[in-house]
Amino acid sequence: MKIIKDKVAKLSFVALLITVTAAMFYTPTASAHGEKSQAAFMRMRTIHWYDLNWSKEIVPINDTMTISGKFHVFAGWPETVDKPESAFLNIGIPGPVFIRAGSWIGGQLVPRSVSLELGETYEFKVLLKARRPGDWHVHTMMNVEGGGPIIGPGKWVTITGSMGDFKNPLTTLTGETIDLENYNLGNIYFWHAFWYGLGLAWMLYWVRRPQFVPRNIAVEAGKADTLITPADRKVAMAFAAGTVAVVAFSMGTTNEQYPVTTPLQAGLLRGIKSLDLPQPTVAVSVVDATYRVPGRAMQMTLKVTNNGDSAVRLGEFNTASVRFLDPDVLEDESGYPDDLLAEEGLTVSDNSPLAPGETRTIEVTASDAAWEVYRLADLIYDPDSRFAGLLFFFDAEGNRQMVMVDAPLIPTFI
Ligand SMILES: [Cu+2]
Repeated sequence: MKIIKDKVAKLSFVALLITVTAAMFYTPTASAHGEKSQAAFMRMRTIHWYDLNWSKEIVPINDTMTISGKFHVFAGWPETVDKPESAFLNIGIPGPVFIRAGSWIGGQLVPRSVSLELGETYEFKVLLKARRPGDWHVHTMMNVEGGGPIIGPGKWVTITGSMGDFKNPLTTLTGETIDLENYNLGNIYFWHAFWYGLGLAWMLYWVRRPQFVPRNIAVEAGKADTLITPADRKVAMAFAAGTVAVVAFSMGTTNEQYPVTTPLQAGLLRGIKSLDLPQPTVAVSVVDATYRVPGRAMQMTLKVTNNGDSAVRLGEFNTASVRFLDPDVLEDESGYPDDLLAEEGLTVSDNSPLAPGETRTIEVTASDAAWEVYRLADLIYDPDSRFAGLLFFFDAEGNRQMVMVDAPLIPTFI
């Protein structure tokens, strides 16, 4: 029985080793960057990013670029995502291929977490400094405590040059200019090597003599005391006293070298200024909304009333970062990421100017490969078949109005 047990144990150990080795060598190629696999209804019903602008598409090392835009925090926030009472404006890149030189919401620097309000719209800007050459898909994103990462649209940006040239200078309040890229590295290496070396020295001192069998025999024979000589005791005292002395001395010299130090700055930033958007004069109600399964499009029946004083046309529907445009009304000039931009994706049954005071019911179709590529079609697997998005209406002068829509989205099957 024991033999069988041992065999089973041995075999399971071998299996475990094989699994671990296989896992180490398995590196799937990453073509998506996280957002596609998230629940479609969550992406449609949390944060709406719009008016995004990437200042550059090619950036040499040490040069900066900005990503700016607006985001709307959807009032019908999902239950399973904590409200963004503690959120952090992040950037989605594979490690620090850029460094974040600054980030602002509503004109305020936001190096810490912030409190955002449901239903509000905010303006943001992120300043990035290029660090590592390559082609990088750069996303804006918001980390919500208790909710997870909410990923904005990503755009490919190329960094040229050599990483060895990267510099991150900073002038401290004590007037010293340092390079954060390698500041204090030598010091860290020195102290870790020193203490590691001291540990090794202690072990070397003892392993000069036979270790196990003779010592075991001596202890068994009741002669344990002979194993530690008076000289050994002195060495032990020297190590102990030396360690305390080095700690005390180096602590003193460090305090002399850096007389002014402050604790880590932390804490939630509240009272972030939101945008004061004018009340839209176009009122939209969603009569019904459907999507075909399988399919690449969604249809909405919208009842639109123009309460303003100029005629308007529908130019864009934006959901989960996918922008469906009616090319007769709106053309993108911001260099929006191709895979998320449906330049002719929006079809409206009657998109003639809607006169002031007029109400019209229109059939709107938002159709593009992005609906499938970004797996919005996977709403069919979600536990809450509702969508939300932004509609942009334009008058003859190009003045824009933004209207939120939000309704159930019902699948139809072939
Ligand atoms: Cu990406």
